[in-house]
Amino acid sequence: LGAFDWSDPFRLADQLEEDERMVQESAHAYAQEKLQPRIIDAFANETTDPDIFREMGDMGLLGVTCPEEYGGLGGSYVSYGLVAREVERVDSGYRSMMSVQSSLVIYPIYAYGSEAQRTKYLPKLCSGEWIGCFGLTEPDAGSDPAGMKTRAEKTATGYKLTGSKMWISNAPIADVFVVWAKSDDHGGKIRGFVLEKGMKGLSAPKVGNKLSLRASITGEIVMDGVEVSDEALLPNVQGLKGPFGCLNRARYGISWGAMGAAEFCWHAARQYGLDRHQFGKPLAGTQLFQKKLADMMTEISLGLQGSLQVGRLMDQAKAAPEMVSIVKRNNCGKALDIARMARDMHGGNGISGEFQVIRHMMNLETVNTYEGTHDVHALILGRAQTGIQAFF
Ligand code: TGC
Ligand code: FAD
Repeated sequence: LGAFDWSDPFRLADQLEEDERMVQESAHAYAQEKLQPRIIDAFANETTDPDIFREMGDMGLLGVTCPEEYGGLGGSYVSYGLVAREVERVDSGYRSMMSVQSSLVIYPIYAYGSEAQRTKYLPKLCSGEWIGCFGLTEPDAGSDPAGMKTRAEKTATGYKLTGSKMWISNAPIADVFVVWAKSDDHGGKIRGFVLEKGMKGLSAPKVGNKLSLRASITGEIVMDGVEVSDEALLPNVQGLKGPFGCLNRARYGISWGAMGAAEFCWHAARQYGLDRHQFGKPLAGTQLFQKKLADMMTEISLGLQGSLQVGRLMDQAKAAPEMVSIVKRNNCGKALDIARMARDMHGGNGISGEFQVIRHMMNLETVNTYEGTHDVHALILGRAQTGIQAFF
């Protein structure tokens, strides 16, 4: 019989390839040495440090799965997931910055872009010199992106885009905007466009007063007749499968990331329970405390195994979107439950920013909502097994 490691019950580390372990180790070192010291102040003051993109780019943490010829790491989806786990162990907002850049900006330009778009944008996005954002959600079209109002009208030399996007991560500091619009030129089908900061009619005001994900800046994207040339169109995809192809990858990364945040909360609760004495003994010596720790350990171990399997299938091009819905929905929901439990287990200290569990808890409210809410993923999975769609 093998030994039991409480912090890695199913020996996840043994299931990784050598190169994946190395990516995880460098992401862990970067996150702990460079991100952890900044996060308490960044969250408290609602500040986003754009230098983080350049730092992550230097470490190869942006564009993990992007081929090396375009400036990426050419790594596996498992490596990408491990990076998300390590970054979100510090803060979901930092993971958000990374995963938007990687899955929602670099990926569509690589997968749907022309060769000219790839060579123009990908190296600078992978290095973090340019910051990207992804505009799908609108004020009146969130869970139902097919209801978007943004229009691309054909002009003699390109397109004119009009509309607005809401809740867009990175937008106020972005150089590159991947936006989705209904194109009159293509029978009203959804098409992707790459816009650039400074274009006439394009602005990205910040959404303020967020009580969640405060270290990741969020904004609107306002397009007031933005005129672009034909070269701004992503030529190789049309329809909702364009944005959803990106979301499959980002949602998968989030499933790992949420487990990283949950692991932080679990470890913090365990340590707090060992250190804090009440009624003459450590809190960790009580049955209720141990049951909660057992639940956390169980859900995290199972959740990580699920993400690892989906990642392995993704690397073999065998992952179905429904598999991603299972791990995104489960791991975000479980992480949120764990963070709330850890907050409770810290008693009064649990509400202090210094102990950090309440920050994770507040962040995970967003993580459970964006990229398809917990309930929307339930409806995707309900439809997959009954053949009946229950969205409307
Ligand atoms: P539906 O009829 O199901 O599908 C329409 C077309 O899209 C295709 N499709 C997919 N393709 C690839 N992957 C997927 N996961 C796909 N899901 C659907 C589908 O095959 C079809 O193609 P075609 O060629 O037949 O037209 O579409 P619906 O309108 O009924 O959609 C319903 C629903 C609920 C599944 C969908 O709209 C949904 O998932 N809603 C959630 C919206 C969402 O996730 N928004 C995310 C915005 S981005 C974001 O939050 C970034 S935060 C990032 C961060 O900061 O980390
Ligand atoms: P709604 O769709 O209005 O949903 C509200 C509630 O109704 C939810 O509980 C939902 O589950 C429920 N609901 C909806 N439809 C149904 C149904 N048919 N049956 C039952 N219940 C239903 N978007 C981007 O495009 N790019 C980004 O970078 C981005 N970043 C984000 C960053 C942050 C901090 C946040 C908060 C959001 C971000 N989003 C982004 C938007 C995010 O994807 C949406 O908020 C999310 O998809 C939900 O849409 P909504 O907010 O309009 O909620």
